[in-house]
Amino acid sequence: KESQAEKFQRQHMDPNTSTVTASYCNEMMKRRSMTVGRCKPVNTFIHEPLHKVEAICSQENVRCKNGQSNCYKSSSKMRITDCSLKKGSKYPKCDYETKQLQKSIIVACTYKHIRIPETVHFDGSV
Ligand code: T3P
Repeated sequence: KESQAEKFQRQHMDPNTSTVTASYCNEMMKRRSMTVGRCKPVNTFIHEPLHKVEAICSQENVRCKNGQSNCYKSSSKMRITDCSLKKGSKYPKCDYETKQLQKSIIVACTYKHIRIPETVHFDGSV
């Protein structure tokens, strides 16, 4: 079964893409299985190496949107792409807007072993 950390990587990690095209989100949301059963309304892809994203777990601790205390904000801006479902797009035709941004990101971390954190949720960008 897919772990939370594996799910985070499937949904949010794309380290090897630097320039994205207008069709990036339509292709990636489908390829990463976020258009199965419904169109996931909002999803962010991170174009940075995994070690840089996992390092956020030792950066600034912030409160998560759901009130939990295990969210962390990146000290530097990261290259990301926001995918948002276009108005009027109806499942199974999931049509996304692709927006490339450089922002600080907030992720949730949990411990896989004592002192070894992993990222499990994307909380937002600021
Ligand atoms: P997940 O918890 O699977 O990472 O907040 C609901 C979902 O929307 C959550 O999925 C994260 C995702 N999301 C983004 O990917 N980017 C954003 O900027 C925001 C606000 C939410």
